[in-house]
Amino acid sequence: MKQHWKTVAGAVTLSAGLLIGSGASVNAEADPAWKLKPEANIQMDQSVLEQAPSFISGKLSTQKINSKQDVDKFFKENKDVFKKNPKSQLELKDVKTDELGMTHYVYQPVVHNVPIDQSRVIVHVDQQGEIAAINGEFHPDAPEKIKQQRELNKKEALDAAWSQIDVERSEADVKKKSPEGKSFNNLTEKSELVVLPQDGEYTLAYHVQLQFAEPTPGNWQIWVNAEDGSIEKAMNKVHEATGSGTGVLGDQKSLNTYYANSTYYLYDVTKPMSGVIATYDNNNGGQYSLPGYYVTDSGNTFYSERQKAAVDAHYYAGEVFDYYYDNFNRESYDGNGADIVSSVHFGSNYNNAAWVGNQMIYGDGDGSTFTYLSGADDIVAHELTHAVTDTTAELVYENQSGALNESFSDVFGYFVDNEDWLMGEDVYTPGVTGDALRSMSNPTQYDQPAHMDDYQDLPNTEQGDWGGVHINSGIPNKAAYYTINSIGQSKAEEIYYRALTVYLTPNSTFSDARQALIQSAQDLYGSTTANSVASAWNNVGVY
Ligand code: L5Q
Ligand code: ZN
Repeated sequence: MKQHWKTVAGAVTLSAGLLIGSGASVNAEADPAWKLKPEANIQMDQSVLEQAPSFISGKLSTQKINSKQDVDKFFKENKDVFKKNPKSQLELKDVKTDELGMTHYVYQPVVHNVPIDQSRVIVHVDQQGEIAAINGEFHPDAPEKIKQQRELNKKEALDAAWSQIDVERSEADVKKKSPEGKSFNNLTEKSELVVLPQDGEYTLAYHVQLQFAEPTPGNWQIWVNAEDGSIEKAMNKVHEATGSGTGVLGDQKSLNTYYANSTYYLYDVTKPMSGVIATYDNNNGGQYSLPGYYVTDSGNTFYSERQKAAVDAHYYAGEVFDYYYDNFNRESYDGNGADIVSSVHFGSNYNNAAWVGNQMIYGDGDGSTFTYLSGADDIVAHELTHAVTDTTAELVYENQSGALNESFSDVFGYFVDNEDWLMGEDVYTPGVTGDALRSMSNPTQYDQPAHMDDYQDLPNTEQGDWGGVHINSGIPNKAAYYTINSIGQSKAEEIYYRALTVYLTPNSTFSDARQALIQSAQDLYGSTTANSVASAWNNVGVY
């Protein structure tokens, strides 16, 4: 709400205003040198002229201020202006001196020793010892307006606050280990009795703060009525932020981060979905220590070597979210706003990345075959597309359906990173330029078949790549290459998405995929486009 300010010149005018309704009169004081000078600029919120001022500036008194006692004396001489007795109603919290030589006396307004929540009065004294300004919230009416009894204790207020949120205390109250092995508490709990000002009313309440990083970062601020335990106000102060980071290839990028507990997290709450994008460091732990530790930075600048893999996993997960949302209105991989979780530094020298059913994992590579695998946006799109497939067509990960599963991941990897027909080139063999893990335009370059004549019948074992899922995917990949070349990317995207989400089933074969794509093309664009899709599959010998 915009406030309307009125400037009132000088103490005399103001005092006249203050007399209205108060019944008190402004008497000449024993030592007028301490009094507000008439030329003081006094800012009043127009709607609360009967209240104490909120900002006073100018030369306020002829007396020099050198101590807290002097400020007290000043307040006392002007108590009809401030409607405050500084002895019982203002508690000195802090005295700060700044680079201009000014001293700032910071007060906490209190009522019967109970602080008024989130209120301050600050007296600013210049180098000459003169009060240059006073501002803040005096709350002169607070004492008369509290008619409450305190009945709850601190602990009861905490319990009431916990019952208000969807995280269990036992989930948050755990010990955590930092990657350096230091043990620390995941949970910080505070409960303080305060006077809560709300719309001119004053309530005795506990200001409860529940701060934790796990199971999801929370910075809950909850005010519990101290008399009846009801919730006056509750909010999760998630401070979303924009950080910056260095990616795997040394590029700078901005990042959606989150501020809580004095640190920044690779935790993106900005996407148009209920879920978040959270990025972790597995600390080379492996599958039994997933997801690992939140990736944090006290300065919101993720520039370290260790952070590079996380920066790209986080950034590209956001990019792939945007891709599915902007093109297909799909909210996250499940279409229902699921959290997108990634763990980097998975295992040791791990030359792979994967979707493991509920999250993505990225190895660091061994440094010669691969560098950090999250550094390639087509790999991130490939992995997240496995999650889309698992929640749509559910193509079984073996033999032809498995090769289709792989191929759809490569195809959407191409749609997200369409600069070339290569897969994983950004992180593959960092010492060698121009090569890649696979090529969609020329699968044979990387030992994949590009035609049904060369289909490889491999055993359905891990050794046999589950019937050659990463091998025979060359055939549908080449069909996709022909299709995109012939009808263009934007039609192809719609057709591939429709086939995956509408027509394909868990045991679909190459032949079924041909039919599903032709049917999708027919549905969306008619027979000419459908014929182009059919030709593409003819070219790879799939009918
Ligand atoms: C693969 C995913 C990627 N992994 N290709 C075996 O052959 C095997 C795995 C893969 F992110 F590394 F690309 O595509
Ligand atoms: Zn894959």
